[in-house]
Order: sequence, then structure tokens, then C-alpha cells
Amino acid sequence: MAVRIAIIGAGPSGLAQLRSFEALRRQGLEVPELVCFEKQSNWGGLWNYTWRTGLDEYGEPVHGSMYRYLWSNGPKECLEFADYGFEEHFGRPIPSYPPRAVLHDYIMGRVEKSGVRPYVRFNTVVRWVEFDPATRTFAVTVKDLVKDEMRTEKFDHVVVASGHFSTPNVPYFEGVEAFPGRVMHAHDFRSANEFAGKRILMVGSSYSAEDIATQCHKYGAQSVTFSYRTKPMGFKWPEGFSERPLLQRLVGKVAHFKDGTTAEVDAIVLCTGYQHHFPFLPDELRLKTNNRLYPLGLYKGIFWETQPNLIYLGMQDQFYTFNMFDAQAWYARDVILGRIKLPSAAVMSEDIKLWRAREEAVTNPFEAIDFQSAYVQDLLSATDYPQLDVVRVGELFKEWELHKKASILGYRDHGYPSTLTGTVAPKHHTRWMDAMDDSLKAFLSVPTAAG
Ligand code: FAD
Ligand code: NA7
Repeated sequence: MAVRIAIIGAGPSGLAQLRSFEALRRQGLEVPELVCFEKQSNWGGLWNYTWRTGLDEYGEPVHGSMYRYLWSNGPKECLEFADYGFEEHFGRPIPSYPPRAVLHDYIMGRVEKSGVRPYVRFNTVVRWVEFDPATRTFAVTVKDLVKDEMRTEKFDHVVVASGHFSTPNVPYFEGVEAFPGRVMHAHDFRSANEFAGKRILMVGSSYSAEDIATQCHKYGAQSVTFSYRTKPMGFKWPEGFSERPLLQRLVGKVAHFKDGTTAEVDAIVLCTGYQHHFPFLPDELRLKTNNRLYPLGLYKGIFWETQPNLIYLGMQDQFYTFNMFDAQAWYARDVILGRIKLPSAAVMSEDIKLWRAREEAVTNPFEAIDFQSAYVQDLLSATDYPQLDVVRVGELFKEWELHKKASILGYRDHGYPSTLTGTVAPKHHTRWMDAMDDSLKAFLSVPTAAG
């Protein structure tokens, strides 16, 4: 019987896994049987924007956390696939910080051309996975949401590519239940328009807080008050922004902070991160971690230590995204095919400890970038994934950090060279702060002489 592989999720990570096998099939090699289960009606994962929040049309939790007017928060040159560049996809160089629809088009372009769509069973949610030590197979129970039918199938390997920025982490703050305005988590944020003219409190001090706040500012929010638990972000914020220590309680519309200061606010957005949430996995197979660069329990950040036929993709905190998922998927593919042999349990355990110690020694964002660059390079050096200049990508990430530090509203106006072609990205026709239309058409339109 052919080896069967279940892939859970058709976002960038799951698609990387499909693409990795397709690359071999194109070389005329035999590959295992692939079945990718995707609960949404289309692929793209978080990049497949949905207006829905809460539950979807089938009563399933909505996966999407992306919002309207979302623009890439890192240079596209840092996430470029080594086997499918932006210039190849768009037929010309494009600016470095595309809006969501443009990145979505790019991700989709590669898989549409690969012809892997028939492997994906859409509208099919994975409900449960169980490992049988006697047969060394996984029983995967899924629900076809359209037919409203459950069924169970056997697989030799399971690839968990279900993402980890979807199930919100929602802390409680005293008095929040009586707050007389909108309270939401970033997961449910869709449109900045509703906050025009409002005074917003953002709890959290990471990417979501920074990006949702600057976006609300762009679309007319009156003021933004951030509340941090560990440390402030420290960017040069525009007028009307302030950073305060942790929120202690709410009294009516007034927020009280740890330093004794207060602020009256009209709405609250909890930018307090996400949970690694796998309701379809039993305890002995389930990754339990916070959002970090090197979660424990995964050899090479991929293989479940106690049952390596269970594979996790994209579970790390992410500087690198699409090309890191590729690096992981190519490595996982080669292990599945026996091209790479996994070492003994003791060696795997030691290796995990070493990487974790390296991660724990990281003290600043530059070192964090170096750490993830080293991790990606380690994976790439073992497979035939096309040449990716990880050293250069790392340098670009550092330039990006400096550009953010210099101007949090202006960093997206910079252009960087592609590490594949060397072409420096052209400037966008409109500064990010003035670019209100985030459509693919507007982004790719050639500016008029007047424009
Ligand atoms: P996801 O994209 O989350 O895809 C997981 C897929 O699994 C989904 O399609 C989901 O429907 C499916 N799934 C989940 N559970 C099940 C189940 N039980 N059964 C079947 N299917 C299931 N990255 C960047 O590179 N640049 C950015 O600008 C950027 N911005 C971001 C902004 C936001 C608000 C967020 C939340 C993330 C952002 N990211 C960004 C990071 C993002 O994590 C990655 O770009 C990428 O989407 C991760 O891919 P993934 O396939 O691992 O997970
Ligand atoms: P992150 O990057 O995981 O950050 C979560 C933030 O939430 C971080 O600042 C945390 O503070 C904060 N947090 C978590 N729990 C609490 C509580 N209980 N109280 C106060 N603050 C809290 O998630 P993001 O959503 O910002 O980013 C996720 C992805 O979305 C990212 O890849 C982006 O590209 C888009 P801490 O620093 O731990 O004290």
C-alpha cells in the first residue's frame, strides 16, 4: 500500500508541504499519497481574508485573524520563495510592502501553477487524530461540513499545519464587563473605519498592537493608548499616542494603569496574542507552548519528539514565514521519504536542548533574527530546496528593524533588493500613510504623471 500523508490546513505551511512533494513528482519520482484537509472553502490560510468573526456558516470557529487594509509588516524580500520569486509572479518588480491581497495573489500563484489543488479537501475540518502503536498508523477523523458527514481514514504520517494565530488569548481585566463601549480581541478586528474619531486602548506591545494602532490612526482614530505587560515598544509614535504599564482595572470608561495614571477611552482592542490550540489532538501528541522561537518537544522544530511521524509546520514565533515553512516542508518531505534519517531519541532530545539553550541566550531582536536565520539555514543545508541567501535575508530583517525604529509610520515606504534577482524594489506610487485603497489593482497601478 502506498504511504499516505494527511496534511491539516491549506495555509502557507500546508501548501509548502504539498509543493515540496510536487517538486519531486515533476522530476519523475514517485511520491506518497497526499490528502490535505482544509476547513475553509478556499486555500491561503490567514491570507484568505474573511469578513466573518466568531463562528462561520457551519458553526466552526472562524480561523481568520487578518483585517482589511492589512499591509505586509515585513519586507517581501524576506519572505520570498526561493523557487518562485515576486518578479516571476508579477512579471515586473513591485514595492517591498504589499497589501494583503497582493501577497495572497503571490502565494496562490505558486500553488495554482503547481497543480496541487486536487489534493485538498475543502470544507473539511479535522476533528480528531489518534495513533495506533500496533499498526503504526494514525486514524484521522474529519467532518465534511457541506455534506454534514463524519468519516475516519488511516494515514502513515500527519502534518499539522493549522497555524497558531487564530485562537485568541483573552485575559480578564477588572471592570471590563461594565465597560460602556466596544471590547474585542485583535482576532476579531476587521475594519479600522469603525474607530474613526475614537479614543482606543490597545492592550499588548507586539505586532498586533503596533499594526492595528497605526492603522486606526491612518483611518482617523482620535487617540491610542497602549498598555504593556513587560516593556513598552518605544517607537516614535505620532501625536495622540501614549504607552502605559499594565491595565489594572476599568471604571466606566476610565482605564487605570499600574503607574497610577488613568485614561478615558471609547473602545478596547486586546492585542494579547494567540494560543497554540489543537482541539483535534490527544495529550500525548499535542504541542503545548507559548509563542516563541524554539518550542520544546519538536526535533528540528518539526518532528514530534516521541512520535516523529507526527510533523508540525510553522509553530515558531515568526520573523521568517513563507520560506521558513518551505525549509521545514522540504526537510519533512525528505525524512518521510527516508532521504534524511532521524537520529536516536537521545540525540534528538540533546539537539532540542541545544537549540533551546541558544534561544534562551537571545537578548534582543537582532539576536532573535540571527537565531531564526541559523535555524532556517540548518534545515536548508540538508535538502535540495533552491539556493536561499539566508545571510542576506537576515541583514534585510535588521534594516527593517532600523527603519521601524526611525519611523513607525514611514518604514513601509522603503524598498529592498530581492535576494533572488538583486533587483531593488521600486518605491510605491503613494506613501503608506496616504495609501487608503489596499486593492491589488490600486497597488499595481502605474502612477499617472499627476499622481
Ligand atoms: P495559517 O495561515 O493560519 O493557516 C492554517 C490553515 O489551517 C487555515 O487555512 C485553517 O483554516 C486550517 N485549519 C485550522 N484548523 C483546521 C482543522 N482542524 N481542520 C482543517 N483545517 C484547519 N506573515 C508575514 O509573512 N507577513 C505579514 O505581513 C503577516 N501578517 C500577519 C498578520 C496577522 C494579523 C497574523 C495573525 C499573522 C500574520 N503573519 C504575517 C504570519 C502568518 O502566521 C503567516 O504569514 C502564515 O499565514 C502562517 O501560515 P500557516 O499555514 O502556518 O497558518
Ligand atoms: P504576540 O507577538 O504573541 O504578542 C502578544 C502580546 O500580548 C505581547 O505583547 C504580550 O506581552 C501581550 N500579552 C499576552 N498576555 C497578556 C496579558 N495577560 N496581559 C497583557 N498583555 C499580554 O502576538 P501578536 O498578536 O502581537 O502577533 C502575532 C502575529 O500577528 C505576528 O506574527 C504578526 O505578524 C501578526 P508580553 O510581551 O509577553 O508581556
